[in-house]
Amino acid sequence: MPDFDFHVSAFAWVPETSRGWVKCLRPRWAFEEAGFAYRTTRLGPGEGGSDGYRAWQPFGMVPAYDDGRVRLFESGAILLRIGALSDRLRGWDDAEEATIASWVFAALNTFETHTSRLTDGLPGAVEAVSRRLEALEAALGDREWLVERFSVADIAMATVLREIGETAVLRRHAGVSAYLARCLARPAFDRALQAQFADFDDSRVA
Ligand SMILES: N[C@@H](CCC(=O)N[C@@H](CS)C(=O)NCC(=O)O)C(=O)O
Repeated sequence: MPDFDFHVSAFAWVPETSRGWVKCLRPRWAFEEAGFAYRTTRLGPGEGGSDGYRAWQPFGMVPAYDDGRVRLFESGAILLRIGALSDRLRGWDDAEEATIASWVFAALNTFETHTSRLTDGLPGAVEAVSRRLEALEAALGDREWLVERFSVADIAMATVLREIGETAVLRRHAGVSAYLARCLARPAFDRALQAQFADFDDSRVA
């Protein structure tokens, strides 16, 4: 693989309760799975709103991504880019790559729009999430991962499901619960999590 200079944005500081949950976890996990070294640009208070950062991430959010050739924002697009560059994460062929993309969108659109409503306690969210979990359980069947082998689709789905990991609605779906546990047991997930924790700098509190 040609040399890439992998680089993502992260926050320099967030409160304890948000640590481990910032969405730069998604690219960090993909980098760890792929075995790609990367560096982070840590945004201090107010830096997300700067014109310079908004030229990279128009909404001032984290993560944004740069590999020296391509600059991207949105964690789903970033996952697809890292996945496409990695022999370990790429689909076997075009058909599998397309299926991976479908599952990344399913995680971040079909699921996350409703799982975030669930964590906000909004009406109807439990039913909507439950229907989706049932469908996911059926689609997974006996497979370990969403496609034949672990891919960025699993990173997208597991990071979304993890947000509702402690809820009764998830626990009622044993197959999905086991799938989530399988994803989170991967050493690369733990390395990504530790890397996010290690990047916070308490001397930069607002
Ligand atoms: N859809 C975006 C969402 C990113 C996002 O929600 N980032 C949060 C951190 S986890 C953020 O930057 N929040 C600060 C803000 O909203 O200004 C993605 O998946 O990349």
